[in-house]
Amino acid sequence: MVKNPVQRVAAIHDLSGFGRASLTVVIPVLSSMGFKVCPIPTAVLSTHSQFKNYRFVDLTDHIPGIMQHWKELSLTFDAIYSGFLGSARQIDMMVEFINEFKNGDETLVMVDPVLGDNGKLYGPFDNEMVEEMRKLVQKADIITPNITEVGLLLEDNPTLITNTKDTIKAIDKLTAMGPEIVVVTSVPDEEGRTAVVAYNRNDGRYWKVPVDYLPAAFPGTGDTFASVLLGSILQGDNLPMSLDRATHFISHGVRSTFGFDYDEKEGILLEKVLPTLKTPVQLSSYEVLKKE
Ligand code: PXL
Repeated sequence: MVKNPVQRVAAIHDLSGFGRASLTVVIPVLSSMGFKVCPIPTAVLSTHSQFKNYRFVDLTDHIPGIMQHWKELSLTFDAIYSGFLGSARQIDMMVEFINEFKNGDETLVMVDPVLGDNGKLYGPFDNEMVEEMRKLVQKADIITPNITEVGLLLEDNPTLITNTKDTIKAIDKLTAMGPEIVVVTSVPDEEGRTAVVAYNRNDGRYWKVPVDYLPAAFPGTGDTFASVLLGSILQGDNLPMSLDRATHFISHGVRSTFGFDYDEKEGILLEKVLPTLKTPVQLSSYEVLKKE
């Protein structure tokens, strides 16, 4: 018998009403790729935290009840995917969620260790959050930090990583913490581009997907990237093609947003590019990286 006729993803992220981030990105991306998203909202916000005076309703106290109900229903998931967590206590709950719902190799655990970007910790977070996030990373099969998050996770230093060489060294330290696959985003490369650099411990290969640098910072692109990557892996693409799909999707999304009279804080115009997720990968530019 088919277990879950549509694969299920438990998605533990915040719900920000305005601006494109977290669940407002995760759900449409994974639904468009044919997956059923089962969300646990970690917090409800009026907007993501890059707008001034955002309102924040922390849902930490409600999560144990939701988990308990899902246990009573004996729910199973093909993937568990966490992103922005609303409090340090939620990280312990996530660890418990993984212990309870991960069914060996049948469940893929992706942790996007959302902590900061552009060399800074996000407004709602403090060092306790960083310390707790290190625990969660150990439980993941795949992690998708940007370079700011890598520096925070390794040395409490958001500006630690500045190039591809540093990234490779950092990836080795991160895989030693537990995850099989580490994918680092927003890495500046030698040719003035921005790259995604990844490592798979199972085959010992490093990959790089460079894209031209675009002078824009749209919030939520990290969430979009990780969601497309997860969907691609779940649908059976190999790691380098999944990296290609996710990287070029973001690039296409950013290009489709440029040129409008538009506040960058609103994120990319996702609806203009969502249908492309249904097509085979059109553009492949991955490279195998040699470790020096
Ligand atoms: O995209 C990451 C993210 C998720 N959720 C909230 C955020 C941010 C980044 O600013 O503020 C609430």
